[in-house]
Amino acid sequence: MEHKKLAAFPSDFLWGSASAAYQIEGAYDEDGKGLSVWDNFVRIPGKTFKGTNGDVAVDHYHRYQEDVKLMAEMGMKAYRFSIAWTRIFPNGTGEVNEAGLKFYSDLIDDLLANGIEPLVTIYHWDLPQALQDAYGGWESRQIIPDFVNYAETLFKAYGDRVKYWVSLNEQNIFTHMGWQIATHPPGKKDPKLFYQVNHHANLANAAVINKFHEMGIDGKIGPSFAYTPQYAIDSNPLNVLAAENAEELGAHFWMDVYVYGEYPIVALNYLKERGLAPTFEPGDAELLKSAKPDFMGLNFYQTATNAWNPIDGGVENKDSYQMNTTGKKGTSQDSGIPGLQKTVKNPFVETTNWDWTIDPVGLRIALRRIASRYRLPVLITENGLGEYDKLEDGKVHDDYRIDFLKKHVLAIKEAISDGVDVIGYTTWSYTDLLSWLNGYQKRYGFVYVDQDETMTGSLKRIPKDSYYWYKDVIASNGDDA
Ligand code: BGP
Repeated sequence: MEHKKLAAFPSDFLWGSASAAYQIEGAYDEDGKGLSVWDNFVRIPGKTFKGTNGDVAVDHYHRYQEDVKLMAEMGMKAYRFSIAWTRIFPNGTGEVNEAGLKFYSDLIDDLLANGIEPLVTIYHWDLPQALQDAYGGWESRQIIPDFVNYAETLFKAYGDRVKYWVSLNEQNIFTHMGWQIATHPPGKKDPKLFYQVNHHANLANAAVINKFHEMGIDGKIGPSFAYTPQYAIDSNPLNVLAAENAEELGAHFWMDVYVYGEYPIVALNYLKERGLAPTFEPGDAELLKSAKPDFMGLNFYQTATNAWNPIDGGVENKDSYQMNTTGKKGTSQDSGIPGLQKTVKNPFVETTNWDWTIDPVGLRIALRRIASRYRLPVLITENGLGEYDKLEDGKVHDDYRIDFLKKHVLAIKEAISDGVDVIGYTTWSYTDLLSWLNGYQKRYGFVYVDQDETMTGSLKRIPKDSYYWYKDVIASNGDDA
């Protein structure tokens, strides 16, 4: 639909930016913090780009006040960050670490004092190693009470001040990379376990959402899903079917469970046929059905395009395709599952140096699909451009990032005009930070940080051109994008 006149952004729209604990904090073993699975995984040779880790990251733990000050100067309305479980419970459960609780309490107070709404992600992948060692972490149902206990501790400590909570960040990504392609901890390739792990995460997510609602906290909670809308390469019905398969197994498989408490029909049937369906215990179906998120968190980076992939002799590499973690354009490999789909290049969209498609219309499509299938407000919890940035005479002229974000802001405005209830937009990311597998050279921030693969940078903060552009966007409530 083309609009002659676009709707305005709501007056309380949450303009902001995002981060995650492991990617920014550093201080990995300070003030009583326990080790997470990421603290250990990064030390396995060959796992991360040039062996980079988050031991220091961009030292946000010691510099959070400086970071918040820059947010305030930018006029930021919201800041999404995650809490490191291991700072609160060094062993995942048991004794609370007061110093950890205090760190986030001070951060929240500082944000609020500067008129910035804190958006808290409860889990952004840094599982306590102690829980992985004790029972395999997400591989066991024991994670459910431990996750609820941890979340309840946060609700009690910060529920009076935090109004927006993200339960799990990108369950689809951390489980895919952890148990299908072995590129995240615990580094396994086990198709059956992958679906069981997801079932536990679904139950834990539902239990935490219920706990939040039972506690009567004045706020909203929902998961953040990494949604890649799926396209067909053309109108050949088989290619359209391939795109539907990708959407069913790559999106409905998670979001249907979050909202309806049920696995989608075709996906579950597919898993049953192959002996991969998760094992349900008594009460599981009821628990999943009883929880309802208040919003859908959307992490949107790109779209994917599909073609038919025959069951005999098709592309078969879902557990071992080549990802581009070097920033050398064109080094990623398409992937596929015989009988379902394979990904192919989309001739209509450009790509980044890390081979991610750039598709702002895809964001509008994502917002509309979520709104009409799930009838929930959407909080865009991540969207951004990872690129090389150059510091020249103390400045970073990231006009390519401005161009990227500008087009995505327009797409949001169009989706709002289409009738989608969008609560806010927290871009990825606020400062430059550690990209899990791509080191420090893949930068996303509004604020440049002098840090690189040597991990010995001065950590100086320098606002980029995009920082000043976003400041104007916020001041005009999206009119001057
Ligand atoms: C999302 C994660 C973020 C962030 C982002 C960018 O999947 O939630 O933590 O890393 O992607 O991805 P990357 O760092 O791989 O470029």
